[in-house]
Amino acid sequence: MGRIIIDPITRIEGHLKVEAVTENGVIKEARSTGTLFRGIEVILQGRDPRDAQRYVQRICGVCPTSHSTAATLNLDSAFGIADQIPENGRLLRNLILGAAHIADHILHFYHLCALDYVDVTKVASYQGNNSALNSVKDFIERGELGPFVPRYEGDYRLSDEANQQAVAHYVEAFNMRRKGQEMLSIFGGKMPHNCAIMPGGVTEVPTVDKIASFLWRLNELRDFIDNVYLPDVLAVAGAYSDYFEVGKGCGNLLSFGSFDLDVKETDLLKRDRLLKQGRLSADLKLEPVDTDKITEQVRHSWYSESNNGRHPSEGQTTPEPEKAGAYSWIKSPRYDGKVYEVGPLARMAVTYASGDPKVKAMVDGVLSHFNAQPGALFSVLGRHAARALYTKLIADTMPEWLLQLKPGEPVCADYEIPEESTGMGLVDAARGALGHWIEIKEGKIANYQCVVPSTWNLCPRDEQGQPGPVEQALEGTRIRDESNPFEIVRIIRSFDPCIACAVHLVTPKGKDLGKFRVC
Ligand code: NFE
Ligand code: MG
Repeated sequence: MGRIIIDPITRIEGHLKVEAVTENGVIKEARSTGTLFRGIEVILQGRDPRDAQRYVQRICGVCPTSHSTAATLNLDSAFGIADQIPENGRLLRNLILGAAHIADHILHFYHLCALDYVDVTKVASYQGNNSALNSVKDFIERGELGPFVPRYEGDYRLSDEANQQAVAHYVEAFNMRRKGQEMLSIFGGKMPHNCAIMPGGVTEVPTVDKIASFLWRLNELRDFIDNVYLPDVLAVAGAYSDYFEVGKGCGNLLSFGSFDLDVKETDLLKRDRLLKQGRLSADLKLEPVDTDKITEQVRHSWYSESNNGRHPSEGQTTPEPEKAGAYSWIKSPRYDGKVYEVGPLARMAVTYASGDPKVKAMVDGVLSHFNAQPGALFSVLGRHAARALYTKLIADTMPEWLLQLKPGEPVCADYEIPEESTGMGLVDAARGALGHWIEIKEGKIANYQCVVPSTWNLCPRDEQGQPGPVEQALEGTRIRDESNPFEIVRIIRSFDPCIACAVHLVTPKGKDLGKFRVC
């Protein structure tokens, strides 16, 4: 029996600890612990409902745009105006959210994840004129290696040339992220925390100048996605193809869909969206989503048992940091009592299963490139490939939306704030299915609950003892060297965790965190 504790897991967003018990080098039991309390839901109580869009964005610096979208869809439904959003408003919301997702996925692959597969230190021997590589080499020579080390030493397999090229792309990707954020800011006002997405539509108006300024950045990003990002993901997948067999997870996938193609349908689960809504299991049979079947369990989370098993519309956030048997600030969302993974893999697989020809061609292309079956998608590499293909899909669709904008036409519908109402906002955030629920009483927020993608993926066990998706993905994994468990961080990072989003102060006072290791 061995015990591996990694705390904190670096190169993710937020504060995550993972503990794994091994037997004969294989993980028998894994525990995922969110070590941070959030509490935005508590802060929102008693406020003007329109504050929700502003406040929820402060949950996270990475995905505020997704939270503003979910909050706004939530308010649209509570205000009874979901089907009144003008076309310009719908299109601009899609363009702002799409820009955020492109920047976010490029960030994830290059700056959070690639270093598990690419050895930056090899650049020390570089002899050439590439300025990006020479600046990295300067850092290495000065011994300034953060954020590249400390690290677990991976089994780096790329050739020296491919490795150097990947490091040059790591540097170029900073520029690309900036372009994505600029694009977002053209219509969103600023990043982080856009101020344009609002109930009824958006506050920003399209002009020919803004459309042109957005489009040239988008064209550069599309070029980067096609000629750098996708080839790099394929190169990593080629060199590490055994990771199509590693990190399978729970086998159930859930998507709320994203990017409204019209707003006539007020039920967001039936609305025509670019990425489709649905659930899938390993047999890839598409099933509908019924949000009545979603509950959040807290048996192993530091919340009062009175919060347990509630539907999010009646959810409560009552911290209980000394609770016996609990080991995380993350709650455990369940669908019909079952564990579900969310994220780019889920939404691409659901859209694939819905028969979408574009997505089918993209996914089949990658599967045949690796001579793989759809089952291989349930893996570390399946998640990276799905994220890259999704990035391409939205970037390739955005020019159509841009060209449909009509300068001079309305961007926002009028509304009144009801005294009493309820609402629900569902969207696939970059990291997966995101749901916001609101209850309004006397014109103020009586209750607000967010069930967030990383809550689904990084949750602890539930009352039946079923481990969460990341826990399941870790269990059964062979660890070659328990003092250097790089397999664990590769699996965890494939989910792109965001613990700031997932949790609801700090580690409870006096709790022994055991061994610390920075990886
Ligand atoms: Ni903070 Fe988030 C996204 C949301 S949580 S990153 O995307 O919602 O996983
Ligand atoms: Mg919550």
